[in-house]
Amino acid sequence: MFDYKALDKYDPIKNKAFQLLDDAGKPLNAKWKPALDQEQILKAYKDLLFERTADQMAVSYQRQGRMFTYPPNLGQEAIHIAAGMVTQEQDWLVPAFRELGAWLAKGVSLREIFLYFKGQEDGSRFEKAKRMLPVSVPIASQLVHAAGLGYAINYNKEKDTAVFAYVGDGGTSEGDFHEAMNFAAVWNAPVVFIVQNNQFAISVPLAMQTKSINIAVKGIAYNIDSLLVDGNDFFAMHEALSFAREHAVSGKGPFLIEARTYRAGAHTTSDDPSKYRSKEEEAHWAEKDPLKRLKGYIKHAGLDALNDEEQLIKQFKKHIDSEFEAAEKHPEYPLEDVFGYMYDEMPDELKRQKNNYENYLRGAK
Ligand SMILES: Cc1ncc(C[n+]2csc(CCOP(=O)(O)OP(=O)(O)O)c2C)c(N)n1
Ligand SMILES: [Mg+2]
Repeated sequence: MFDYKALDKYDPIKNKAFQLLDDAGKPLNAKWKPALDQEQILKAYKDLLFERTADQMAVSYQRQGRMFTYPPNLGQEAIHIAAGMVTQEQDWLVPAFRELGAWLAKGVSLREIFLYFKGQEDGSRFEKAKRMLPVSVPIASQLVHAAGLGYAINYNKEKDTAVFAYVGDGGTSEGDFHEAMNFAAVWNAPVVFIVQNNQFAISVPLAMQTKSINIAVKGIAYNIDSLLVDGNDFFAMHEALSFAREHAVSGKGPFLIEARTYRAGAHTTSDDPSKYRSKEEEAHWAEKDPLKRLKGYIKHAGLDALNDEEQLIKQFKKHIDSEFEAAEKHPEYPLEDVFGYMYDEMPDELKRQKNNYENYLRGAK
């Protein structure tokens, strides 16, 4: 288990990321043993593979014009699968919008996710996922909700319950990030803040986002224990998140994890990253790919590897396609839902927009 005397070693000021495996998946310390058993490790690998497959298929559905937009998770999957394993049923999941594997682990169906990215609010009405807020597009606004949930957990004297709240590197420049951190610290709220530092906020690189030496140091001013973690290292993420949860639920207050990773895909399907970053940079990070790394570990440790990965991917694709088809069969929402509920009496401007839209629909058919 993670030795937190190491907290001093990993003081964010020292800017050293907590890491257990090298880029090829070999443990940095030969004496290190994972806290997970073989079955759990193989399950984690399958979950990573599933997330990656579903994510790639989502991008292709969008490219086929069957979904409005989609933010790819490529390269960030280790964070999501590790967090999904650590998050308990009674814990809250407060998403940003790029944590696919963590949502699936909470019980959200792919059908719901596809509905959401097809612009259907029913996609946010999770049938099975309990204690999860809807996807949050206004950057960092979700963090104040997370801090409030943490406050409520203490107020209601709920035991063994934490909040897992996600935000991106860009989100840490928002006032809401700082308000949430301050509030959570003052009220000792059991919130684990996970900053997915994927190096970009759309086209804005980290160096243009902050002058801080890293993002984890931002927790220090709020007296929040904070840790910089290699976000592409599944085991490092799992140990850090397990520690952070224990810290939060044992009354020690919030915890901040900066998961250093790389958004290997586009910001969303409307973006073209070749306009603002180099092929060399992409290749550098591809070497650190989280799937490749865990697979390297599995081989290195001599675990019974997945023999037929292609077959597995085939099965995944079948399931993913059927979830997408179910989303496509979902009834259209009435136009009235878009325009009807804002005002008691519809103002002229909105009437004009409604009329325009009705004309557009008539023309489009
Ligand atoms: C308050 C607010 N400002 C701007 C936007 C437009 N916007 C959407 S995503 C994004 C960048 C977010 O970057 P980051 O927080 O690093 O998350 P990432 O997309 O990299 O996962 C911006 C500026 C928004 N959704 N909300
Ligand atoms: Mg980012």
